[in-house]
Amino acid sequence: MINRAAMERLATGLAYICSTDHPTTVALRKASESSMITLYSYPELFGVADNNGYGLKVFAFLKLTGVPFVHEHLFDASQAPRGQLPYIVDDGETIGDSDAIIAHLVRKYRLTIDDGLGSAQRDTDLMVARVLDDLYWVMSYSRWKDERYFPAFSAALRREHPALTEEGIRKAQEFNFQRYHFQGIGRYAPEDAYARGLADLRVLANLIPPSGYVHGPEPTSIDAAIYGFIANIFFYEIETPIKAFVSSNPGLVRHCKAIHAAIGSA
Ligand SMILES: N[C@@H](CCC(=O)N[C@@H](CS)C(=O)NCC(=O)O)C(=O)O
Repeated sequence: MINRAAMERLATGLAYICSTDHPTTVALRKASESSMITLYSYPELFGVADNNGYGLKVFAFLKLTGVPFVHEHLFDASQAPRGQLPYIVDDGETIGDSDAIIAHLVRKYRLTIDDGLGSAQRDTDLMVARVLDDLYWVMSYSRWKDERYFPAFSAALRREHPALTEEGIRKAQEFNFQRYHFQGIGRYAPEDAYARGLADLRVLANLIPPSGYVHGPEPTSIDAAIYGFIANIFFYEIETPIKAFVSSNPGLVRHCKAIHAAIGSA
């Protein structure tokens, strides 16, 4: 049997040694991507499969729906559509953006996970996804920008991914400072940034019922999305204000642990 994941790793190695457009690199990559789904996303941290909420959302969705895939971890997003992770390559087709990926998978593989949802529930899902977009910035800010928590975050990155250098992490931090500035969150004092994140978390906590999932007894795609972001706060051994909120909310904790177990990460 062809080991496509090994081929992909070989292609990645060859891209460094030769180049990304070397014929052998291209051939290996093409072969590795044929007739299968590869999810490209950031590496794991603190026991979660991707240290970024968007990638973890797609990972959880694939696991919940049982669609087979190979997971390739990247730190460099430059090859991704729009230069952002996650993306998938499905039978040679490249798709970026977590929502576009999920829509593609539902369509192509006739996935029924959201079949029971009415239009009001689908509208709620869109609004929740936008709340998660807001929470993303606060979560990211807490890791890279808040001087109280950056040392623990960078130490965890270096401990779990020894190939990362101090210099590489410093460059990523500078890059993130620019992103935060232009997005706007970088101009917030920490307490004001966390006020946004806590407001987002309160809405999510109110949405999750005492048992089951957002839309009933079985998880739907929005549960994968919420897990992507909440797991990236809850499982981190970094005591930020947003982590304190999640940890003290039994509903969020129950939901997060339930999805974590359902996708086999527990
Ligand atoms: N709308 C996208 C957002 C993805 C996203 O924000 N990815 C960030 C996570 S840090 C990224 O890859 N940023 C790299 C960059 O901007 O260079 C999705 O849903 O997938």
